[in-house]
Amino acid sequence: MNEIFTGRVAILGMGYIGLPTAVVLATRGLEVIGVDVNAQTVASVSRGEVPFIEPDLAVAVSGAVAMGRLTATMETPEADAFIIAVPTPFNGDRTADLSYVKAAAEQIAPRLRPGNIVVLESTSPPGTTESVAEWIGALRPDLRIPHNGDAGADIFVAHCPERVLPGRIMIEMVTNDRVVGGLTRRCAERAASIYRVFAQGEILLTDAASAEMAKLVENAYRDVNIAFANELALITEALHIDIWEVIALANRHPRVSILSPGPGVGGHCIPVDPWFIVAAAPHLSPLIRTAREVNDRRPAHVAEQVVSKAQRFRSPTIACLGLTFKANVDDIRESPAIEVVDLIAEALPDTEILISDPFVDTIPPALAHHANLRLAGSHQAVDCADIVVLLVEHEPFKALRHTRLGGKVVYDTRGTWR
Ligand code: SAJ
Repeated sequence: MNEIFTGRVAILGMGYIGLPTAVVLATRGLEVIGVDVNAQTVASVSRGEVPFIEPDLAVAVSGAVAMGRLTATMETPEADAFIIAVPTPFNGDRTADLSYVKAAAEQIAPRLRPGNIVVLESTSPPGTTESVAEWIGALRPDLRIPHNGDAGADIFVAHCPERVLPGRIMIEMVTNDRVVGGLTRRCAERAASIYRVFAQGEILLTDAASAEMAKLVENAYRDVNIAFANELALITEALHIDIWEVIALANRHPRVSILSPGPGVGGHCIPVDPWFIVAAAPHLSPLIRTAREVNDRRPAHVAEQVVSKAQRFRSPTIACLGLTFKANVDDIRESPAIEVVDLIAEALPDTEILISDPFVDTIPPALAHHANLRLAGSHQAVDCADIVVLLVEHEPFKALRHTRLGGKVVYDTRGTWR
């Protein structure tokens, strides 16, 4: 009991989850091989470099590579354990696209030997871990795969959903509790031995479908709570009451903890994962679906408010501060701020719009077709603007209020300058 894994680990997917996981295992002495289909990613990890910004990750990667504990390759090697950390985006019909997970399982299958562990970390709909075992089993009839609770299998298959918060990945990777759901109890125990190498939080063993669902529920919970805040923002706006004051007061109740409204919910997790629950039980999930719809409507509402403020001017300049999907990260994927800027630029083609973000140094491709957009430093953008729209509460923007905002129309979608 409470065994701790020793051996070689292959991690498929060197992204926001796979690379930090590789590093924490490597820095605890394991031999880790990162596998990725992208040659540039493999080249940069091999040089000890990180292709994205995440606090404390770069120094850990360069150290692990320099020590020879972490290497990267495009070919899936033989290993004692395989961790799948590839994306699970959604299809046009909002069901999960499991093609990357299936491809990873099919790359692992020929390398498997009896006693190997396969862990799915990618956020997935209930039943996906079972499918991983089936995909492997179809290619390896010589191995006994743990279907349907069969206790005497050659390979141990489990789900251990990642739960780390971008911006705090290196801390949460180590301190968060981990949920490990096995296709059998033994699968869960074997997979847990890997996380015991570095996890300081508790490791909670369960079945695979419960682990899959728990992860989706965590993100749906956050989405519903943010949707509640966003709906309250609409109501208080109509009633001319300050939403930030209302939430601050309500949150002083010992059992109330409302999240913050904003220009929408972005990133590649929270706007996606609740749909996996809706797809699994469409007639039983009106609340989760509605929350998604409330949050998806936010960028359009924020853009409409800006356009209506602009109509008070003859020829205004608008500064939009923040382009990333949330504060203090460089990630612009699924960013509501970009959607807001896009809608404003579309609605006001003759208005000059200055965009500024300390983490973004070129105009994002989704905005490149607008002739009325220009990238600027935040001071320059604010100084030139009649209307200042705060879309992302990056740390450097917080200091602006004292010095530069006087006399401007300010629309602070994050409550930062209250
Ligand atoms: N947001 C608000 N109001 C809030 C909080 C967030 O509008 O009060 C917005 C953010 O600006 C952003 C979006 O929601 O656009 C999502 O940001 P986030 O910080 O809530 O979450 P993510 O996507 O960075 O990470 C989430 C986390 N899940 C939970 O906190 C339950 C993280 O722990 C997960 O590991 C991650 O999803 C994931 O990969 O699933």
